[in-house]
Amino acid sequence: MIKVAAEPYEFLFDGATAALVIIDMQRDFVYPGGFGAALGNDTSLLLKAVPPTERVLRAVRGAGLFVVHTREGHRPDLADLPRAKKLRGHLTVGIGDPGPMGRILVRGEHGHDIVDELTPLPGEPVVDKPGKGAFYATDLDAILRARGIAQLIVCGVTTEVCVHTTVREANDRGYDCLVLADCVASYFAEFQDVGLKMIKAQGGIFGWVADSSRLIDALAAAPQATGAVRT
Ligand code: C5J
Repeated sequence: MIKVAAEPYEFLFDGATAALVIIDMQRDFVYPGGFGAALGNDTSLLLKAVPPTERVLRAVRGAGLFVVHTREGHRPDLADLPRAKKLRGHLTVGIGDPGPMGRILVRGEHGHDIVDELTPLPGEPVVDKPGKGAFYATDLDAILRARGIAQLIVCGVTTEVCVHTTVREANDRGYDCLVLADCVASYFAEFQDVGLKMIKAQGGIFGWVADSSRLIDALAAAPQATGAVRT
């Protein structure tokens, strides 16, 4: 078992049955000049999570753990876009409209895809999700169960929206989730803070929280994490 110093207590996992899940690290949310920025958000708060996530991705790939990426978005014909989601916020430029990086949150568009720093490798499933939770209307659960995955290490954006929704969904499905505090991010500093507190409260009601360095240290101390080390 690999031991990570975490809160509210040590997180133990087996590299063969744990996966790294990177939530919605998409250009439109993270990069300056995208949809998130067009909504008036400070994207630098999200961009800050990319370098630690890159380091985690490198360490996890090196240890041979399974990696899954998710993207929030919709079909080009928007047939899977609920009316309520399209109308919410009374946005002048919203989902499906032309945006600075292509049609906003539409699959196949430049802004919808994952940031360059975290490009998925062949063999790392990319799960396209129409909602906030990565389990809703996707095959994520089937993908994880087919590999015998029981524990998730979670990075991504935004902390209080898609990360939280996914962790709550995972928790109800019986997965243990370790959320890496510096690899998740919110446009709102107070939501980042309270979002992390909510996960680890009440004995870890939704899961565990640790800084990425704790995970990287733990993997370094157990180099043969899965026996499937990639070069
Ligand atoms: C949002 C997400 N915030 N990935 N999406 O709309 O958190």
